[in-house]
Amino acid sequence: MPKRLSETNLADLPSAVALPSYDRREVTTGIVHLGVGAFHRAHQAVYVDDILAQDPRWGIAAASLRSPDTYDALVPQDGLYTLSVRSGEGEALRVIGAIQRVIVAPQAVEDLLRVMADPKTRIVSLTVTEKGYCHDPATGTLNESHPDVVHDLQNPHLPRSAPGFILEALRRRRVARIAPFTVLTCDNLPSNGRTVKRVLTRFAELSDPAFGRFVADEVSCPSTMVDRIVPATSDEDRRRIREALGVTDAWPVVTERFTQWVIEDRFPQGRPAWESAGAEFVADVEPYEHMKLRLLNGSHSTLSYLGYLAGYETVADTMADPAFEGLIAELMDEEVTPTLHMPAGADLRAYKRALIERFRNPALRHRTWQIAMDGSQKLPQRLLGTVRDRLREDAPIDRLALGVAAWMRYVTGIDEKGAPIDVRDPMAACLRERADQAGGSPERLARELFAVRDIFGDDLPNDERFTGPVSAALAKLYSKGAKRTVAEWTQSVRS
Ligand code: CS2
Repeated sequence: MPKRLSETNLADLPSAVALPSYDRREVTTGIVHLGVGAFHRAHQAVYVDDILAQDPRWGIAAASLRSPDTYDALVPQDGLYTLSVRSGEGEALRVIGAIQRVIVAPQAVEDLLRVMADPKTRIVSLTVTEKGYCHDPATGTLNESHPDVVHDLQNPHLPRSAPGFILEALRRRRVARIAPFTVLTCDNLPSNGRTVKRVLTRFAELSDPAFGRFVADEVSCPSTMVDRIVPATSDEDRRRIREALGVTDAWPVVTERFTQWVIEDRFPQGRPAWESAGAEFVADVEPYEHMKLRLLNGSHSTLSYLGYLAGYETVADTMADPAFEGLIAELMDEEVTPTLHMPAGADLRAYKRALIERFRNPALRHRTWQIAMDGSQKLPQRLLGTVRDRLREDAPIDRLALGVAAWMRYVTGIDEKGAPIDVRDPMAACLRERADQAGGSPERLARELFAVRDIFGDDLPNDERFTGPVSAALAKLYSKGAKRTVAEWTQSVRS
């Protein structure tokens, strides 16, 4: 077995592999990051790595809120890991050194709270996925009966949830008269900063109204738009990267060249000069966020449900079917673009062209099954916000409806050949129960699922202009299957 990647063998790596350009011993911790998944390591951690040579105060202490897997992989490697950037033209490797330590929250609650409460920590950032905010996806407000919320309110010193950790750390800072850190959410939520602020304020208020007011008045939660496609690392990636490095990296991350980060510039305790690493600071992120969530993520979810049902394993495989590519191009042009209001100078056509290329990237094996996860948490901001804007204009929503219908078909948990689907979703059991109630009738299935208010709210289930097209698309998916539905459907819309 080759040795593990670590500080001691960095100098022996092949010269084509880029290395940290700063002295890691000089780096101090300025950021605590919650949710140290592949996305963080291929996105924010790289922006940090880019600025540490000019400003070593922003090293990252990264926490997993659940699993020890990343800790087990990275600690023997001194926190180092490989970033692989892949396109049809090849692969570029770079070792990232920005993560100074990894903490497994459930095993080290005090350690994590201590570093969050440390005055040197000025930013607490998060990628905990949509479901990590303990909110109701349809309204963006705290889900007060969420088991983790109930637990953390009863045991504030032993939090489990991301908001619970943030509040306990803020409480300690407040008592010690240390200014609050900035809370920087990097998840694909609508108005993510505003959402996290709403959740934190209500959560704090439930424990103590004065603390709630403090959070409302004193804690800055800038919104961000984050973008980089980062599929789960496969064993084949690990093997290839081990061969290229000559040492083993237990958990490299694999991504595309494209990367974007748009951030509202509200950091009362200071921030890294991320603009020098390509981040864009703006006064209002919302237009960029709508653009990204609706064009990229909305298309991604549509492709993943339809693609999975059609038997395609990856996004690139799905896009290689011209009917699917056609559908996505039309979805973006006809139904999403009219809902966007971009600042002058934003080039949506170029953005969409680039998106199609990114989805086609044959070097990324981004599984449709991976993107299909957690649909109950994703649908509202990816498809349903667009639907509402369209309905307000009385405009057609047929392609959006097909995406929603494909999700409905997917969460039944049985694919087109009768084989089980491993549906991963916090609401999987409830969705499955409703699907079983429907007994295989698409009409009843649609009715059962429209009734899930946490996803569809109170308005959409009562609007014929929404329920009609979704039910019609679902009936087609049942009678013809996803592949034929998409093929015939693009033809019929074109003719
Ligand atoms: C994807 C996103 O898994 C998913 O739901 O749509 O992770 C997507 O790859 C990123 O948002 C791209 O920035």
